[in-house]
Amino acid sequence: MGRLVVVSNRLADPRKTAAGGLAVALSDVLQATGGLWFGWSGKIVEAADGGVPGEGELHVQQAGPVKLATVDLSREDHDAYYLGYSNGVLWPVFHYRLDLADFDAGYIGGYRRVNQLFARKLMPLLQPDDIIWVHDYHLIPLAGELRALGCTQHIGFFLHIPLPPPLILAAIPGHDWLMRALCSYDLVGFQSEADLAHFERYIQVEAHAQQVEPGHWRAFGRTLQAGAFPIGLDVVEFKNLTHASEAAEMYERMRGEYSRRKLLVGVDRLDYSKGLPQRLRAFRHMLEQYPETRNVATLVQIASPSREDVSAYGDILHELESLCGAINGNFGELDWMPVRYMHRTVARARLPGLYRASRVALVTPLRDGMNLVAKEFIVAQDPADPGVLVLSRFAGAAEQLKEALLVNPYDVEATAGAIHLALHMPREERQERHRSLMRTLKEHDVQWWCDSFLDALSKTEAKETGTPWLRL
Ligand code: GDG
Repeated sequence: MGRLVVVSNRLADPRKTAAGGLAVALSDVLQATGGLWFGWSGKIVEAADGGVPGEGELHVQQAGPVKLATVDLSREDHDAYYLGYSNGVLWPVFHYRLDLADFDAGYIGGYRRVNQLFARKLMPLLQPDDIIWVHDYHLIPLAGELRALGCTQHIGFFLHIPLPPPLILAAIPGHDWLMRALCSYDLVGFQSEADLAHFERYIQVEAHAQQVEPGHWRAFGRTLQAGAFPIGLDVVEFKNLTHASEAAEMYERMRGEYSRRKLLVGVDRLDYSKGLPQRLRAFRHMLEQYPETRNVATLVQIASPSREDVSAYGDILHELESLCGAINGNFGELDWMPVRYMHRTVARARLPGLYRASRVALVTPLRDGMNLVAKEFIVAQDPADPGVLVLSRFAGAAEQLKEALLVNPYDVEATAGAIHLALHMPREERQERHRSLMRTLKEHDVQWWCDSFLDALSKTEAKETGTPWLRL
């Protein structure tokens, strides 16, 4: 395989273990091939004296054998590309929330401008036999922009979030341009079979694409491959983290503090896709319906701050605070608070201890590409006395994790019933489910994900260049 070039909105330094799953998974192949990781520096440069800001500056640094190259963005570009289009249009629509999308016409121009800037800055850094792997919804048009500059290398794309059905996608002004751009890749990877099916239906219905062989499509005058590559966890790394001192300390503390209770845990970025209000209503319903759970079950909900400069996030914060207050006010006792809610980030090294001390995890998004918390919770469990995963059927993980208790998070009553069942599940059944879930996670870990995507990408056909249809 040639040199690996990874492109994503933000970078993680592959030398730092705190960087997490994706960086760790990519780091071996980046290091082995002397690879390049390219993206936004995280820096916003203001225009001097209120004038037009200049071209984003390129920074290149060497991290061992891996080169890290980043560009700065102007305030205007950042706001339109990142806040406006990526997180104000694509994130809500791809999570089926048309009601939250802000289709301000100005954003798409900024989105396109930044993708062009990335293409211009990346192009001179490329070598002829590079394999380019682009990540996530911020960068859908990048392959088209690179092709327009003459790039002929293999380019693959992985969408970390869901892809909705064609009629929802079609609500995006310019959806045809966006989906054409997606078809400029040689390989497009999705988290689940459901997302892949939505893509295939879209290109068949809207672009009259034809299947040339299973997984290979002729669309917009070129051939591309599409497949489901569910992202996995670095199981060994997460297990090690579970047994390391910080997690062990956290585990002991939680067990000591809650020795008379059964803990339930939720760990999410504070995002409207994660179904947090619905989860709290289901928990409240359980306390109402099953009075014996009062004084026994405590829900620890971590909601780590996220994208606070995007307006839709303020409402959810307010709703959560008032729900937690009401549950604690109505059900709490002098020596028992039903919900411990934290709007804060917990150190990664401590999370496995919290997972392991919990009898039940509530992972109940309304939509989620995969959801790694579900996988982390399973890996952190003690196989002799494991906890139970209550998982939304609308998380990509539900296609793989069939031995979890699958719920419809919109159905508060049924979810409350499932939480109750999870709290009372006999040890033998918990062990059996945990064993099967672990088998799946080990078979489909992050290395499997990385290898299978790159293997498929390196086998794709040579490309056509110049895509005049990409011009808006
Ligand atoms: C996107 C897609 C897809 C959470 N709170 C804290 C914390 N976390 C960590 C978790 C986990 C990660 O963040 C969250 O991953 P998810 O997969 O649940 O969700 P997104 O952030 O929305 O990620 C998603 C994923 O990409 C990968 O492809 O699965 O569907 O939306 O690792 O542990 N970490 C720390 N403190 C916290 O408070 N340290």
